[in-house]
Amino acid sequence: MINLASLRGTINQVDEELLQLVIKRWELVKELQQNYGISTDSLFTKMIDLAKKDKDDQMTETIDQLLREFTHSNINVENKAVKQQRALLYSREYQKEDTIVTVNGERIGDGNPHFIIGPCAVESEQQVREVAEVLAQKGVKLLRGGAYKPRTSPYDFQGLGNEGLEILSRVAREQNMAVITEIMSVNQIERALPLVDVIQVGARNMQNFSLLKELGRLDKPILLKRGLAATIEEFKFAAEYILSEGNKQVILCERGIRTYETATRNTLDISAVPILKQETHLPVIVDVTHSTGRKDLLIPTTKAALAVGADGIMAEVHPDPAIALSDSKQQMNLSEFEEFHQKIQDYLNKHQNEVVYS
Ligand SMILES: [Mn+2]
Repeated sequence: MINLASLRGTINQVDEELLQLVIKRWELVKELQQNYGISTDSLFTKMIDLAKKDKDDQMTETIDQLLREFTHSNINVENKAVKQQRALLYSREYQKEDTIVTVNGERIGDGNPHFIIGPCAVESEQQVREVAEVLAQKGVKLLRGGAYKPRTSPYDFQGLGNEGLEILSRVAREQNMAVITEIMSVNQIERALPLVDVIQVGARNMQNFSLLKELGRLDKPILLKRGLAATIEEFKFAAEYILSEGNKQVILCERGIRTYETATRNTLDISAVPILKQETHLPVIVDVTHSTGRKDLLIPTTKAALAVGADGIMAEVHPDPAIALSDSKQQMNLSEFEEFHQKIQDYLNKHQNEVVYS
């Protein structure tokens, strides 16, 4: 009969060898991950299957447990390696200081509030000019307007297209304003490029990855709207698509998300603003018109957005909203805009020395 002490000694020795082998294997897997970015292949699984052959249940279970442990340590090594390799370009880990996107002298992201205002859609030169004149008088530098309109129904007004872009650009130059307009597809880029100062990616296109990549290759500011059912994580990754192609001039726009609430057109996710400011270095603006769909909420939501650290506000103004070809219920008329402007200026003057976020 084998001596108890010697049996224990042998088991200890085997344990020690096993431990050394596990450590050695872990080092090798790590090397494989770091140099080739791949996991171990199925050879190990096959070996385990062989080892389990003709073994009793208890032994098979032990072997399975071991396999799980090994695979688990593979995954850990992999995750760690990916994290170490790259901080995402939108992240504060990648860039600590705020990105400032300069458009027409406006430094969006510099800590001051900026205003992007204009009609929902370009309908005529006269319509755009009437709005732009009032905006310019109030010192608004960024004129929005839709030339290509992504409408829910294909039978709704689809925008004036290139003609709309030309009108927008002509009027904006006249009034010393910059143009922000939506581009819906890759084939519109070339035509739009000389006429547009900021290209907007609409909510419905937030995950149009081929469009995002193409815009990432331009030297032109991009205003990226959050998708109507996109998480903050998905929104950030959409920005990453643009950044990863080299274009660093990305402005994020919270425009409300779809929830069960029907009192507003969408639900303004106000907490997205400080989250995006914390987790990214990109400027964040809030579209108060589309997030609420209600004129009576534009002033309070603008105040709220600026209070939580938004770099700017987007809103729609139309000379005669009742006859507007799109979003007629939610656009301000010119006198409503003047009131809006005055109330927001008063609010800003009152709170100008407050630090809104840290
Ligand atoms: Mn609109």
